[in-house]
Amino acid sequence: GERRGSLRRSDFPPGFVFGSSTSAYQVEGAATEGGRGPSVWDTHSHLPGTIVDNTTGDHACDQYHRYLEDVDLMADIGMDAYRFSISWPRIFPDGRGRVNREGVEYYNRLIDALLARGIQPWVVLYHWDLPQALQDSLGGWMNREIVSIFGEYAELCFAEFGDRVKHWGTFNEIHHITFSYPNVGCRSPSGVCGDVHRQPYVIGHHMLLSHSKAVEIYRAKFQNRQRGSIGIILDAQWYEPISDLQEDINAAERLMAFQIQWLMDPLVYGHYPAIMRNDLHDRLPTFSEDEAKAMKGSFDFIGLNHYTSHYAKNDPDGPEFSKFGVELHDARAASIYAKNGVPIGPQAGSPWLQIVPWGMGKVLERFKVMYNNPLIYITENGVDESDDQGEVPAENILQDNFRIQYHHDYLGYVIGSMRNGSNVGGYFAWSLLDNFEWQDGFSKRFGLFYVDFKNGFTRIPKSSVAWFKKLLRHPKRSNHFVS
Ligand code: PNW
Repeated sequence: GERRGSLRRSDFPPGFVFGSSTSAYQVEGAATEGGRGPSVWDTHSHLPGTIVDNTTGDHACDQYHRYLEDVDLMADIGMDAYRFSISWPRIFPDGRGRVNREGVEYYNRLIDALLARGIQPWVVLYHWDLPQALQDSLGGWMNREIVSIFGEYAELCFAEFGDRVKHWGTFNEIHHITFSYPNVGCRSPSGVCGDVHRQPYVIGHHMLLSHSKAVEIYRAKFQNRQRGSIGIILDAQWYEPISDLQEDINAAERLMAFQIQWLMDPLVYGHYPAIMRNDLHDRLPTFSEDEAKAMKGSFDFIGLNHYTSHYAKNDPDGPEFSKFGVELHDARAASIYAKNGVPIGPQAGSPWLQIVPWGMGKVLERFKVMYNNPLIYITENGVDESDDQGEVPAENILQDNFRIQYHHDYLGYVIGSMRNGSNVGGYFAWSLLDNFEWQDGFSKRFGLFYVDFKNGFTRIPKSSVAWFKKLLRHPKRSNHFVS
């Protein structure tokens, strides 16, 4: 489209932050180097037949060895920030107790390299790589004991890095990982373990408590001195009712509740939403008075990961268990990608990803209206190309005009939402690099940079790099400049 390339920094408020996002297991590699212990994702990806292309994150993008090059790439684009995660088993190889100084030093070097180039480090504590030792000894997130152990890990990170890290995220996408079993250490062939009808809600509960524990520690011991902020990162797609029928409108409401209200209601009000309690009864745990008190207001900002929108349809008799776990069954709803044969938006590489820019506006509006307009950073937004049909020649992948259009159009709705009063502070593209896309291995490419995994991990800019560079090269409005 001809509107492409027309965005400028000056279209955004002063101080609006632009960055890119990654996570430790997806980019670092060096899985057995530097004293790192194994995580549940090492175990999972090494099981034969689990990852679609039979790969693992052992080497990923090799960022552990190439972080300086990557920081230069970000600086060259003009990015203000880099959102990455800390690998818990790189800091605590056994999950707790003994600190691996080599791991601490790696993140010190990365943080210092970013700051030396004027890039703010935005650090997430948990992006799915639970130390395997905690899975084995405790049963991982199913065990309430993990709350204080997470607190110890968080405290170590604040103490070591908080002098330079001013933006912390506790958890990445509690909703997505609780319903998606491999991410929490269950690894029977069906992906099911334990009581599937309770497990997501128990795990989510322990993660929320761990989040609030970390925030309590940060606020009590570090925040006054370090002057940073702390939040949590939620995933939410938009669900559009597939018809005007009230039952479909209600189904869309339930699916939105499972993503947003399930976690935001505790964070804002200290209890789970009625719309879920009514259906789940005692499967949904409860917070004690003290827990509720600590939970309420336990964030300075909300990170929002948003990619796509789907249709919702009432479905009281849907399958008990799908690749979404029990979520659709419990919400008595179906998630549908097309209406009367017309897809809700153009198809991206991943089957679940349709390009629906207006969904961004809908989700932002929901946060504004339901939760008194919290400060939101878009911590992930992006689109992929697929090369699981065989080898796609790099030349074709490098002309990623669809990605330019995607970011242009979604950013347009971010701007529109801000004009409507939403409090959005920044935008992070997923991802800087093509990387290890969990179950999909290296078959899905979300990067602004193409990574040649078979040839020395070479990073090659796609067209979208030049587009971001043009958007970002103009003077930052937060700097004083005279016209
Ligand atoms: C995110 N959905 O997960 C993760 O935070 C990233 O680690 C991941 O690489 C990225 O998205 C791309 O997949 C999600 O189905 C995956 O709506 C799927 C959905 C949402 C989030």
